Amino acid sequence: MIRSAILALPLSVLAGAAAAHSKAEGTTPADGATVAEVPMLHIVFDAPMRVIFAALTRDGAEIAMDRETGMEPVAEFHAVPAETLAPGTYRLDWRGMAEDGHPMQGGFGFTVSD
Ligand SMILES: [Cu+2]
Repeated sequence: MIRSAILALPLSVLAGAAAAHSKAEGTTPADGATVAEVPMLHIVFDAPMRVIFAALTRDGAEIAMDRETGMEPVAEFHAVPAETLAPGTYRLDWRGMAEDGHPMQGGFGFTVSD
């Protein structure tokens, strides 16, 4: 009884820390996906995120995209590639500020097929 209570404490502390800051829950395209076209790029967050930086790259070269999301905290980030994406392998990397003020970063990759 006492032993289980002691073991339970660190887990609840960890769960509280994990829930404290918002994080990315999903993206479009999905990470690792192969798609025919990319009309829009989405990042879905579990709680508002202020996306300070976002860059789309192909083989390390930046590809222009139009941000539809400003610097306000959002549950969903939207951007549109400035031109039709040629076949190849892409990454979208981002940095942001979570609701609790913690700096966060993430990224995902996808392939545009021929
Ligand atoms: Cu946090």
